[in-house]
Amino acid sequence: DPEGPEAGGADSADPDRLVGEGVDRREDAALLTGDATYTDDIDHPDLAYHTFVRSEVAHGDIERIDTAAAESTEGVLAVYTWDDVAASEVPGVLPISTHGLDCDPPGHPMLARDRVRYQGQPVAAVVADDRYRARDAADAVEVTYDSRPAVVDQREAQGTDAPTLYDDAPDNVAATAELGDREATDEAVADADHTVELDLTNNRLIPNALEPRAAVARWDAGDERLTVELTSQSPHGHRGKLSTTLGLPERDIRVVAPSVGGGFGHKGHHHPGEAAAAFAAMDLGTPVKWTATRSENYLAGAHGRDHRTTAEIGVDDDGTVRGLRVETDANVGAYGLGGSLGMPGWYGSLLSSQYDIPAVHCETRAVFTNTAPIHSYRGAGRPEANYVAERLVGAAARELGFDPAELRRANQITEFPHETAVGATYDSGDYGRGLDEALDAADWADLRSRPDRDDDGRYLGVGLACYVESTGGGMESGVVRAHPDGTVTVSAGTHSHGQGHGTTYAQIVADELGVDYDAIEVREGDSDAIPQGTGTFGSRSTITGGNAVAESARAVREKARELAANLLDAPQDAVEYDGGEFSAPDHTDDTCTFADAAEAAYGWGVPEDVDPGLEATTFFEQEATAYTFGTHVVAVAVDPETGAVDIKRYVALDDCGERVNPVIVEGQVEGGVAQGVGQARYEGAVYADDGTLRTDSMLDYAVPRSFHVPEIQTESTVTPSPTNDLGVKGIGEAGTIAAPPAVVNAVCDALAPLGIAHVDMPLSGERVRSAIRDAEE
Ligand code: MCN
Repeated sequence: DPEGPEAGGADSADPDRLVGEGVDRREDAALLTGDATYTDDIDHPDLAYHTFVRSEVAHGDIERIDTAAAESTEGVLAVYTWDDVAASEVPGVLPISTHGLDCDPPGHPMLARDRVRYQGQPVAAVVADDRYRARDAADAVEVTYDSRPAVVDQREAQGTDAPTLYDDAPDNVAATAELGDREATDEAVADADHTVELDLTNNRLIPNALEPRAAVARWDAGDERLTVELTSQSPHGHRGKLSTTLGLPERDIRVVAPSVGGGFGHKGHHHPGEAAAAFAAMDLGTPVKWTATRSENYLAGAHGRDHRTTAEIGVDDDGTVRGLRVETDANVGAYGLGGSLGMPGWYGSLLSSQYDIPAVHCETRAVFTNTAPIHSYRGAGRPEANYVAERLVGAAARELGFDPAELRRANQITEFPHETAVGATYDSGDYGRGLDEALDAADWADLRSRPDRDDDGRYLGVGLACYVESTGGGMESGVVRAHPDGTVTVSAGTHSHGQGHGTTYAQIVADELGVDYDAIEVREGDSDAIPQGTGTFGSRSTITGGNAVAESARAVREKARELAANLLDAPQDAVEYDGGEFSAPDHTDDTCTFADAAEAAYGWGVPEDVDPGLEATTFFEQEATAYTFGTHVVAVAVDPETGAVDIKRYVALDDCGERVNPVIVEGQVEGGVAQGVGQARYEGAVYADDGTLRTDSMLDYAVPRSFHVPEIQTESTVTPSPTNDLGVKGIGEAGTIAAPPAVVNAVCDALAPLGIAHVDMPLSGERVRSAIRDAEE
């Protein structure tokens, strides 16, 4: 829009405000026309190409690596194995975050030391002057293994006869975590009039960002500094991790993240690729690029979810939920940890969903297996938790004969703040209203009064899921810098990879600073140019980065007022500011603009008692978590002949507090629901018993296509969060949290006449059809 956005449209309570407006995303033109630069687009003189030799076996000891043929291949600059790393000063072991768990996980060696623990683990690396020569040479590296038995299932891995991945963890249990009161929960469940138990699998997912992982590393021998251009959700986070892996001070590493083609969590993870490319660049003194292929992304990119859970809910005759007991085995793969356990704070603490459950207990075990490392995938622990709570409430409603909406309503939390039995303090909400409005939007009464089957003989079902999502967390930096001409650069330590921060941060700053939206530019993604940051994950950017830039903008506005007072020769408290113009009507008819004040800030005329310059930096620390919530309603038809599930209706009601940009919020919900429907219906990594990944390409791993995604009706309520000045909560993961249980609840409702209580995700035609066949036998 060459005219720029208009303030005060239908969504805004204040006609002068841009926050609340569905401003068009300013980043889209470059993304859609191919003008954006992604990491693999970056070129440098003498750029060399890096590729890995990956393990073909899932578990085994390395007997021999023969690099001779590869080394003599034309164009090859170097072939590395662990011996080369060991001979250098580089530690070469990627740190693994534990997120407060009491354990000491082994790091992930950049190249396997003497043993491999998952198929696809990097064993050797080749650098050549051309990406195809590098690949050919990698194929010429010969590796022989003494294979060991593998284990891929986290429950089997705990058996006494299971192979062990690490001597320190003979039962393969990496860590355990407990939340809630075990005794009180056992008692509450035992005392309840009814108990309902489910065994649930939360299927393992593989993130499928359009842009695979990639890095370009350069070593400046003169400055002794490393620059890594990297597709990253967290440039400063990656700088810190690279510092540990490479043994370089953070001061000497610059991480630059250009446009990022999707992340979904796995680009916050530290992969061997960026570290190995940096190692080669430092060794060879030439820039080195590493770009994963799609298949490598499947094999060895960090995976997500993979929980096996047994859970039991105790409910009284009148529908009061008395207690919830949960036991979860979380697969962490061969090396992953913190992200995979869903971080006890994220997974366990959301098990109460929207309900006032007096006793909840959760025990989680993180288990090593011979599979790719598991980290976090959009939602990271929260979809897993909500799936448990909402499937159990759904199953209890069916078994006890309640309308599922009524059972939920009877137990919903109504007063805030509310501390749950698993220690989460919900900040604000109106769960009843959210439920009511979602039901109204979906014509719930009509959906419930449908016949069991449609005219084609398909079973009809309706399901819903409420949810609560913990959003935000930690510290974030936000800088607002006014230039002498009155234009403004805003920067933050977050890094947009599809979320549209360039638009929403500019909306926030335009309002706070009272300057034109088009005068504001937003920059993220350069660890040298931006003070320490945390990054974009956990639906945290708007709360932390948004409030950081808002606070800095307020400080800059007040400083500009001081400068304007001097220009207008009026006392500061007499200076008014409106529409980018300062005036002091009781003192002078003169006015000056924000740009005049900015010019004065850097000129000769800075008053003695005012510091020169016009910029502010805020390190915003979110002290309390903001809890987004909502209700999603789904109607399905299930074909008993094919098992095909047709989603006929999808209504998503979400409340993320004040919405900076309602159109972006809707887009975030729709993207999340698409991924949630993907988990519920199509996606699932499958490993053979020997640890071979069967779903290692898009032919085998079913990512939903646009025609698989139902039309999504988005609705909202707005309950501001008291945890921050903007009143915002996050929205980036809501859809992935609500959709899976909503879809599965609907399918189980459809199949209830057949006596089917539960079908595991993904609800493929084959799986649903088998459940129907089994029920009919
Ligand atoms: N927003 C808003 N009002 C609110 C909340 C959010 O207008 N009350 C806007 C924000 O300003 C921002 C967007 O919605 O432009 C998302 O904001 P937020 O909820 O703060 O989440 P983050 O920006 O921190 O994004 C992280 C989240 C996560 S964790 C994953 S994973 C994810 C996601 O966002 N991966 C994505 N959305 C994605 N979208 C795309 N296109 N690609 C990904 O990889």
